[in-house]
Amino acid sequence: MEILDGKLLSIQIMEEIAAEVKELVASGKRAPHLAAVIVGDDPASKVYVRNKVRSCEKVGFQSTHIVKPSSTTEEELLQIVNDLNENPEIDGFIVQLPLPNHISEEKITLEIDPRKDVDGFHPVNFGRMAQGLPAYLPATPFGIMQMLDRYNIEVSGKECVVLGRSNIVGTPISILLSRKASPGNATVALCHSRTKDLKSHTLRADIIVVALGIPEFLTADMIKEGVVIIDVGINRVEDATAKRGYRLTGDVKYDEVAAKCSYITPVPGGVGPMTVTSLIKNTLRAAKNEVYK
Ligand code: L34
Repeated sequence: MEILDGKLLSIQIMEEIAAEVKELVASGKRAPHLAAVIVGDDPASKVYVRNKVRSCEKVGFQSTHIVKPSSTTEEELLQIVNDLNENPEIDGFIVQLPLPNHISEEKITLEIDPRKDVDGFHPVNFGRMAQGLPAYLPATPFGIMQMLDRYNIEVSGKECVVLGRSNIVGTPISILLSRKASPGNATVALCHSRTKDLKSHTLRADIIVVALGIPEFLTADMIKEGVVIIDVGINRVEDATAKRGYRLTGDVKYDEVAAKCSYITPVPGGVGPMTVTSLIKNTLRAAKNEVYK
């Protein structure tokens, strides 16, 4: 079994990006600039956004961190989005999800200018991705694809099973894995809560992506020997013996699954850091007008 070390790989990719930023700046351009908006005080979201802002600093980007209370109205947030859309100093921005219940995530996502939508959540980017046109790819699926690519994992012709059909991970990764591209060209089954006999799918899979948000859902009896496991879950599970009172666990029962598979992503240190790095990569693409000319 080999660990797919997202932390190490993200450091390597960040170094590549930092070198490009140096060149951009040396050629007289300003540094790429990402803005991140967070509303409310979800503790996990705070950690993720902090990681994003810190990553900007590491690669030499400018960053703007906009922190708003959970009492922020939908109208106020729409105004912030519009200001960012129109601000020529900002190359790309994100509004961290989840949002408080009184704000429609759909409305906010639709308001973001697709040219600045470095999360790749706007339907225009999603549609372009689905059709294989230039697009910002959503960060988590993009990170997974880069991981498969850099570890030289064969995807073409393989049987892939994706567990979970969210707009952010499950649905887009199923599209990317099956696209006519490299990596890609896999045969994909997108499984979910209504799937019958889930085990019959997972048992034949060569690659399994688990994005359910259910701690330790995937167990060793569900997989075949030598499968590649991508664990997208980061669940906080109460643990009185841990310093913070909780520990992080993925959607995979790690020890028993690791013993049986060929490659596996750890949690933490797997998909999470690749998500952050992919957002940084999208922001560089935005600054260079690579997606929208
Ligand atoms: N708008 N909302 C928007 N864009 C996104 O791309 C996200 N996502 C998901 C949640 N909401 C979003 C993230 O940023 C998940 N996500 C994310 C980002 C970073 C990490 C995990 C998820 C991460 O850094 N994970 C670390 C550990 C973090 C910890 O200590 O809690 C890891 O090693 O997995």
